[in-house]
Amino acid sequence: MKETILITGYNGELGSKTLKKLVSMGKSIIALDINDPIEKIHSVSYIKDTITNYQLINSIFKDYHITKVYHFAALLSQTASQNPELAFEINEKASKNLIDCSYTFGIKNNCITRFFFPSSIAVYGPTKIENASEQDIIKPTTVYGNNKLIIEEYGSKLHEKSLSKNVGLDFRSIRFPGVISYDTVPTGGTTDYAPQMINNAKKGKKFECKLSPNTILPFIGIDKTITSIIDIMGLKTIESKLRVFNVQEASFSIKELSDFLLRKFPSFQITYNKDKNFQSVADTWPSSLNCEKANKFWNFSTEKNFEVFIKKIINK
Ligand code: AKB
Repeated sequence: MKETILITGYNGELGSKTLKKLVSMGKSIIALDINDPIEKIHSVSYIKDTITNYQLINSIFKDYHITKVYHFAALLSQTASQNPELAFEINEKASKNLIDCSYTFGIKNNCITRFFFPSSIAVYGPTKIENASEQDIIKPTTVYGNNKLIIEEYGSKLHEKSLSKNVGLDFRSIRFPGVISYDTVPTGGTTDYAPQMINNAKKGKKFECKLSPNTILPFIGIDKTITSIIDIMGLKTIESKLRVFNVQEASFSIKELSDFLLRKFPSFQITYNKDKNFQSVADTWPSSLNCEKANKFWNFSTEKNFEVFIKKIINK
């Protein structure tokens, strides 16, 4: 049976660009999303449904030889905090079912299903730390952060269980900071202010920021995001008990970003109207990440210089 990749949440910021990259690599893909494709690729098999349809998920694994899963379907932090029950259904229960199906398929077919899970800096907390490594104290304070940590741990446990028999699941995860694309503007996240601010500045529109100007968070550009996903999933093996890796390109304050944008786009205007639902979350997330493990396993390199990073994105 032809080796096939399953991508969930393919319409999202990470899913859509990962899908395009995998298509360009000649992969056979089943793409699942609750909405129709924004732009249809003829070689892709699209399914419009929810990942909570367990009968569908089980049938996909019954009908196809799924060798890799890229699981992007999720509610982001602010949406999850407003809909905790739905976040539990999607971010936890449906994710566990997908991991179980991947593991069981591997056992039944005497093979390993490679599984990518996009985790988040939301797993950190309750205090804001710098240069956070993967093992730093982790007590998330948000629904979303708890969802992500539970799936990190669930996937890592099944990965561990698969090692002894060398069949089942190969779980791989990246803890993403804020992601900045040059052509899409996310909603529902705490870190959305950065892409939203850049988008408004380029259009000469005002921006009202929900966080204080001295808030510092880590970010990564979409190109490096996709490269990291392809790289970690392309490794034959990752000889490590650690299955979740940090990446970032630059960390900076909102003031640093707004000052840069005001210089480059003089008609841009920014106001601040602190929202406690956003500030209370941002104050528990790390201001920067230690990416040494990602560098060790797939030569991930981080851009230290804020202006180099932001110019690369704005000039795209
Ligand atoms: C969010 O802000 O919720 C996401 C994230 C950092 O996981 N972008």
